[in-house]
Amino acid sequence: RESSAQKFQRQHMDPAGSSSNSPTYCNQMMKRRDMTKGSCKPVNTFVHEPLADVQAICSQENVTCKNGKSNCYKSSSALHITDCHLKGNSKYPNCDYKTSQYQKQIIVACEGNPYVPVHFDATV
Ligand code: CPA
Repeated sequence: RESSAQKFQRQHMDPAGSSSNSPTYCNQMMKRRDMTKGSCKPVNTFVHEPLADVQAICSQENVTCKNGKSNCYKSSSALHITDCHLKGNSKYPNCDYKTSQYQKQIIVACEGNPYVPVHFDATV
């Protein structure tokens, strides 16, 4: 079955899609990456940077996670990301997202050995 690290990659990594300058990016990617099964995932961020650069965040600045746990880390630099937000009028199974591109620092939660990202906590 899928590990937490694999799930993070499926839900949050798109290194090649570096310029998702298409308004339909989120509608396509949220479906292709299985985040519109059973319900529409309300918010999801894709990161357009090499996997190694995102894994390296687990050794960058330690910060408190939104849930109060202490295993979150903030990227030292801004990364290319795409934010997918479910539109208010969207009705399952027609999950309709707003696609927004940013360069922002991100916060991820890390676990395991090797110590790798398992959850996307926030953008800053
Ligand atoms: P995901 O990364 O799959 O916040 C809810 C979801 O929304 C979350 O999903 C990320 C996403 N989101 C986003 N961009 C944003 C804001 C939200 O993409 N700007 O989470 C995976 C799993 O991680 C969940 O089952 C909950 C769990 N989790 C939460 N905090 C954790 C922690 N500190 N350590 C390990 N797992 C944690």
